[in-house]
Amino acid sequence: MKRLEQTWRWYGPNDPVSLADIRQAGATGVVTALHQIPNGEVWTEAAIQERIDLVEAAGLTWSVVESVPVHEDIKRASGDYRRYIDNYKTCIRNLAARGVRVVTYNFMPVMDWTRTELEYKMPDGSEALLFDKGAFTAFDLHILKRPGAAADYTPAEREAAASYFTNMTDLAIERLTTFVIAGLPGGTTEAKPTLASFQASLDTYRGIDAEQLRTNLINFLKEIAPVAQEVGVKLAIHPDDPPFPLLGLPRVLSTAADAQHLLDAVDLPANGLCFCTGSYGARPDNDLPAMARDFGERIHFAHLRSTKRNAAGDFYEADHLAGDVDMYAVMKELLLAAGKQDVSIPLRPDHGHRMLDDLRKWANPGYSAIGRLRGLAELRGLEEGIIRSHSA
Ligand code: DNO
Repeated sequence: MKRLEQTWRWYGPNDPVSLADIRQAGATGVVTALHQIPNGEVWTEAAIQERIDLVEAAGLTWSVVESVPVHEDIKRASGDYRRYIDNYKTCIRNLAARGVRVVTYNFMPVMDWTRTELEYKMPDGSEALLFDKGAFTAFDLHILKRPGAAADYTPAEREAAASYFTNMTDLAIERLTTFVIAGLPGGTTEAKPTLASFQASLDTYRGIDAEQLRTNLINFLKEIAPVAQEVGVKLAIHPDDPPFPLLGLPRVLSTAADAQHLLDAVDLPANGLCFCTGSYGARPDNDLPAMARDFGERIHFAHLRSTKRNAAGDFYEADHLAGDVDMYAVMKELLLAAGKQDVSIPLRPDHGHRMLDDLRKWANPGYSAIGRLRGLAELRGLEEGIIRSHSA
């Protein structure tokens, strides 16, 4: 059986988890981005090469870009979007010229991934990331006070949010606000917003519903996928995280049907998915092993982690082999997909609990070393077991 390529996300030279750490974790590939370049601007070949040199000096390979961020003008198909699409094409060409051949991106308006608590205590003392719908609703209705927000919630949800808010201290309000509006480290380098500027960003999506956003995404892909195909780059779109609409913003990549629609709309092998089991897995109606099987030939990158949901739709990030995702079945399908593609599809242990020594250190939320080390080790063992028993 073909193995998967074990990779690890690195936020660049300022990441407290170093390239040497990554090598000791047993990854061979690095997932990184030129976060210092403003969204929408071209990544020059020289800047790309500089990053390659850093990674290779540590005995590793730059396998995946995560992300080349998509400018908001492209998502809205407004303003300078033609220029930004041209720049995106140039980035793809420049990456290909330097041998970096998988590009991750997302098409979530305004916010990348969103959580309401970054230090959710697990029974074993480690800390996980949490999305609590009640907290998020309290933010929307009582902190942001988004105009028209009440109509997006049921009376029961509004009541729960009101009582949640009543019990919040000033500090809790400040923390929740920072988590939501300043966002978590992803692809963006934009200035940190205030509540007012955040609301202004939301307002720029007035009149853009899911159908319109989907059209904008497909039009973008119709432009960039042929370029990627020509130069041998694989595009891997990251799903919505969490996989449902937030703050009245449209979401277009939350379900298997969404993914299928996108793959069919621009039917080129280069147009593929980042199969993030944690994001898709936060919805009970996404059957992850079936998705891995059905989309196998178009999965260009895998983020492996698991969430644990409750009936209300809250979820926390569980250990990689725990939670609601059947990781064994997903891994098996990914190995079969790698065989069909004849490619070692890159995987990375996505997020991890903050644990052991990391509880005393700062790291990007979700991206401390030891929790991911545990995740990668477990995933690697799972892969080994499947491969051995398959060929026994
Ligand atoms: C979070 C990440 C996301 C992801 C982007 C891809 O941990 O999975 O920030 O990198 O959405 O564009």
